[in-house]
Amino acid sequence: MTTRQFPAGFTWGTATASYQVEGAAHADGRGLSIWDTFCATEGQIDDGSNGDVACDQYHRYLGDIALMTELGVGAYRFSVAWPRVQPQAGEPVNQAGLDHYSRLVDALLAAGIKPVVTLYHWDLPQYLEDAGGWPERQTAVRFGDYAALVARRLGDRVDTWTTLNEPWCSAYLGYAAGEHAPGRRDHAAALAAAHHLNLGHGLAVQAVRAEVGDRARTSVTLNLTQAYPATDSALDRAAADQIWRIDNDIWLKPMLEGAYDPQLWADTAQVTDWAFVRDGDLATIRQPLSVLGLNYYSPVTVRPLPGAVPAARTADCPVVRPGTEAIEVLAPTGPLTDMGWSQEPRGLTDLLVRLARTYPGLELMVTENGSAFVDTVSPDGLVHDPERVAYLAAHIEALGQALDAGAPVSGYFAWSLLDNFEWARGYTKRFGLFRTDYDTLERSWKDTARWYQALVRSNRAPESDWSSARSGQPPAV
Ligand code: IFM
Repeated sequence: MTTRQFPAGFTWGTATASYQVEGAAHADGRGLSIWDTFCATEGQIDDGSNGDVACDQYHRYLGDIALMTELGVGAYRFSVAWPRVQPQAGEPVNQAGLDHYSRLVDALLAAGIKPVVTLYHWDLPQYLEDAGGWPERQTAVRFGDYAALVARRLGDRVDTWTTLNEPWCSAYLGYAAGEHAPGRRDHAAALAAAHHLNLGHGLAVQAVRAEVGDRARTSVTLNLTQAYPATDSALDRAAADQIWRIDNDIWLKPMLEGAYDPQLWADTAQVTDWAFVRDGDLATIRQPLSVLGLNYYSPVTVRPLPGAVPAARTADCPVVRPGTEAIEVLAPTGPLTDMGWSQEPRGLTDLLVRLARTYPGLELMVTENGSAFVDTVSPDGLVHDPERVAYLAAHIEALGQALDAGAPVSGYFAWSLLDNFEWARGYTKRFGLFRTDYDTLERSWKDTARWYQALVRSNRAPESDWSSARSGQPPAV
């Protein structure tokens, strides 16, 4: 028995990121990134690990492409590691680094899988952080130069070019909360970083178009927040609106409308005067985009903090989002994933529908969605993971409901192909369709991979409670 049928031509894919899967940290002249440095700092990563080996996809990409072929996916979203391409300040481009991605792209195309390239998934070269990092304008300029190098080499074969992955994380987790590399806690720096990430996006789109021409499909991937008000009161709704501005409009408006919302500047006036925005920047940031990528895992529920704002909320920046000290993000409820995140697929529908209404005609893709759960390997050597199957099925159905409502969603990428290095959580959280054995680096099938295989091969969602434990076989479709 099956459920929803998806439109013909819908893209089903899977995604990873360079530092999370590649390993090979010292191969072929790769330089240091901020994540190498952060991982080497005592206490930053839960299990004290790093990405030195990860899934060793740098050497095992052919095996991983074989898995993707068996899955039947039509696209693979991966990122290029900037420190492989420009390992040292002021030195020429590292051709060996680019060669790796050229081989990867060729192998994907030979397997009939479209390469979707992300230019920046958080691994900033350390020498650029030493020069100030994203809070410095020059980092955006260097990002444009790097984008040109990659596009010149791969531009004849790449399907879609994504500039940034989740700039929210780069700016706020990296520079405000200090939970991600480079581990800084400075709200003014975080907002400067946000603007220079926007500027870097614009310069990178320009660079890709200059190298590849109008046929370049350009995009950016945003982890937009669906913020629900705790109640329907005007105050709770105002809190949700403020989260929308600092989490979403800070990227959407400059990139798609060429302006910052004056209310966003008012919300953050205590933090910065935004003097880092120069004449002409917004025209550079607003570039034609072929598709907008949305990463979705979980929504938040918010309300104004009851009572006076304690000084502790402003001291040493414990609040992740600049200017939101007076907003309370409620603890997630319901069955949580192993990340402690709630499972609310309606958030995906609501975001896609709102985007479609705000930006009519803009193609949308879900470029990440998935869940971490504790996995155990059964005696049959497989991982039976009904919670992950149920999460995936419910969110893909939520995407279907957005399609029903008219949202032009053209693709979905499951996060992630493999269990991998989950940033500050190290290897303790498993998001993969395939299990990675970190001792042997072998990959093995989870039920979620079988469920997704059945979906992508038929373009039709199978029953969500299907389990290979029951039948030992993929479901009939
Ligand atoms: O693993 C990350 C990924 O790198 C970016 N999006 C969220 C995922 C899960 O936390």
